Amino acid sequence: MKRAYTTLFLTALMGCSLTTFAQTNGGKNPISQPLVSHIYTADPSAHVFNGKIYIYPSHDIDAKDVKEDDEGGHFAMRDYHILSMDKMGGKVKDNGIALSLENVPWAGRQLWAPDAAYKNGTYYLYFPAKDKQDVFRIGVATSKSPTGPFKAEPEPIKGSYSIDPTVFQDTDGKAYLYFGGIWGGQLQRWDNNQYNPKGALKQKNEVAYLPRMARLSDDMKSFAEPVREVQILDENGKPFLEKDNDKRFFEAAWLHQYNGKYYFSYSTGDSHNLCYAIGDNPYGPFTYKGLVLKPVLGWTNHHSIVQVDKKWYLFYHDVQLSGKTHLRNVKVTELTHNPDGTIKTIDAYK
Ligand code: FUB
Repeated sequence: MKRAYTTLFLTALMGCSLTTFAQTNGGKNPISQPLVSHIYTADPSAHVFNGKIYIYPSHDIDAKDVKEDDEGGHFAMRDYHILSMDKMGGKVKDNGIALSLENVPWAGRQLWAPDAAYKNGTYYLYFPAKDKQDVFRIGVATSKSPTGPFKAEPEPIKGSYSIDPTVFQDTDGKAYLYFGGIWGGQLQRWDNNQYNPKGALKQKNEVAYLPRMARLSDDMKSFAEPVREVQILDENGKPFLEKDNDKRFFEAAWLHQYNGKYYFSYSTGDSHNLCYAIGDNPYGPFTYKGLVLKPVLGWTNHHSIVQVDKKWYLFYHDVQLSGKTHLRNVKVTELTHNPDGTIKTIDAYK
């Protein structure tokens, strides 16, 4: 198994022309180019608010004072920048710093993958960070503008833990927060919502860890119910085992609705796939269906799936600009739902 979050030295890719890129990438070229190149961005959560596209990414930095470790300590992000586009394919605007680590009273380090939601005139930014005890929690910050600046709540969401929050707002107005990521994301430290600092990764024949979820209260700042596991089942209705690491959950949850069905998509982490599973309601269970995106350059694979006008898009990242797995760049490509509801698997290189 590969080490989590280790840096890939794909330096041959840095600043290369497309021809050189293909030479170093099995003869294949990227199907999309980075949306911005003046900063490194990752984990893009895209939304359409008032007809405009907003992307809530992580802001990757090369924190030279932070040593690389097996838990992703060198993913040492300190703020968020929100990107926006008037239309798909249009100019991408960086709206500057929307929230900084020093303005989150409870946070110690590592602002990882965020998401956002809108309700009743307020925008909500959900984000993970390690607290002062170095335990990942999920915070929420609010703004009257989709691009911030956001003001963080003084404490993380009560009962929250781990990383990669994503919000799904159903057509009935109810909102749900999904979250979790194993290994550096610390999900293995939480059993039955109780913290165990010694929580270990699963053995290969054990049932795999599952993502977590809870409905949000009307104020969008707290859980309305106890956190529960999100059941992801294989094609035979059985839970995945840890050894099914090309299909089981690792991190990067996202939920979208299509033709009345609920699609739960996620990264498998150490096998680098983006998979999806379909359910009949926001709680699941979700049945595994296949791959959304094959592995991309870099260790992580993290995405969002969003409808813009009549088309669907996959926002994702790779390391085309830097060749280093902790310095990523966000991209977008069209996504197709087949007539039977399955998703056409995307290869980011052709
Ligand atoms: O960006 C830091 C972490 O890398 C995210 O939280 C994970 O999903 C992975 O993309």
